[in-house]
Amino acid sequence: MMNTAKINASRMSTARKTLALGLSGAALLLSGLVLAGGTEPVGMGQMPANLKATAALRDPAGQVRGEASFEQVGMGMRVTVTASGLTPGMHGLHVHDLGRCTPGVDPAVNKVVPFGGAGGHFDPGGSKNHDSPMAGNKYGHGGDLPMLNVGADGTGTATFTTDKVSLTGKDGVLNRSLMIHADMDDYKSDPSGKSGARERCGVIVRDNFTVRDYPLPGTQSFPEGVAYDARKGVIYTGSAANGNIYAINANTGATSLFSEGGAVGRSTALGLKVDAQGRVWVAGGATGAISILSPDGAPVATLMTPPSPNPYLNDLIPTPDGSVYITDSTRPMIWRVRDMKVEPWLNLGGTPIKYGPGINLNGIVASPDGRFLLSVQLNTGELWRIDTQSRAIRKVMGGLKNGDGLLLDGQTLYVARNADGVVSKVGLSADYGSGTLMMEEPLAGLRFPTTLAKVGADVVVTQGQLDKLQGGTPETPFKLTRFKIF
Ligand SMILES: [Cu+2]
Repeated sequence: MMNTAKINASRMSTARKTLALGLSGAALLLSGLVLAGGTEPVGMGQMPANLKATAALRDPAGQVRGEASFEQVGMGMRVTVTASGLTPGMHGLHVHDLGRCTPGVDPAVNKVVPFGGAGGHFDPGGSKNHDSPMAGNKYGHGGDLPMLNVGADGTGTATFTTDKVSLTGKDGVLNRSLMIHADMDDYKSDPSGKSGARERCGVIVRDNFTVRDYPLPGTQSFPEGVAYDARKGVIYTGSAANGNIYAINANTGATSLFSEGGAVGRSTALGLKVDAQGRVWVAGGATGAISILSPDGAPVATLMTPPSPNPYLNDLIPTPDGSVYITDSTRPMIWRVRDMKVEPWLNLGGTPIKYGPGINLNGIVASPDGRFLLSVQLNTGELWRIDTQSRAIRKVMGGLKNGDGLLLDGQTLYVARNADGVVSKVGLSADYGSGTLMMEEPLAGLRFPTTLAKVGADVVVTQGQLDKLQGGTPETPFKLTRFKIF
């Protein structure tokens, strides 16, 4: 490790893995490692300015004895770590999955240990394997970083640039933890390279960025939809796992159960919207139902779409004429409710919107006059404009894969891109017919953001964690997170 090497293992023009590291003055540069995880192209989106983060590294007694800084530099992330009070020699250094430096179970030893709350190594490629910092994320944890070399005085410094992890996107480390272990990392033994006890831990927090969380009760909240009623100052969110709808006071954060899930059509709650009368509309996913609740939470109606196979009512939008339009992610149909009756409004067969496997049309919004609907197709990343008068369909743009919920604010469209962990900002033309990707915001380390709503000059985003719905351990409490609009 004390010499300089350059290895080019690339056989693919698309390879972009690079890792450059300097440990105690030595430098090692590697390039051409094949990217593991299938990262989405960044496209024309810009990184937010000054995307930097810091972690204060504490010992198990809670004293700060080190720090780390993170800065996005081109396609890589520069990491600088210093820590003191450690034994001389090499120490394992990793990004752990969860943003918690509390005691908890360490899977490597299966008992409660200091900093066990940080969970295992961050594994965005789903490798389920510990490996070296040079391995692609498909083969080893993205969080497996170069070791910290501690000198005779007990102080260690490491500086390196890596693109195994990032500050944005699915490899994003914001709101996860940086960990220094007691022993050296063998770069191979699962799950943690036999690197021993957890000696320093810090949560990786974005610099100069204000966040407000609204924690939700229970361990199964999986919030999917969000809507804001400005007249009441109430944020509504619903559980994809059990259909509970919560009402959150946007000022105080006080949360109450607005409507308990479980009734017919309400075993799940996906897209949510508030209409002009303050009623809450809920898309019922695979139940094929649309539920309407009064402003005090009482059931008004449950409307069933026809019992054809595999319904998936995902999102809905009221328009000024009293209609409500509903997307179906599996059946190529846009449904409409008028006078409390649901009807098949637009059959998408033979139109430019081609349904394929997976989730198709998802989030839906409308222009303020109700003339145009905009809906994103999650599996293709296409954004569509649908004219409610002529029913003509026009492709606005592509490049929005994993696009889930939408927020339309004037001519700006915000797209929550769940598996990418970002919110994309799109500028739209006056007729909503074309769009440009302006920015991809990681905000503060969103966990599978499904949708967002505007609250005053802020946005509130669900951290749905729906990737953990069928297995895995979600971070609790579940939460919505509020940020200044960008
Ligand atoms: Cu570790």
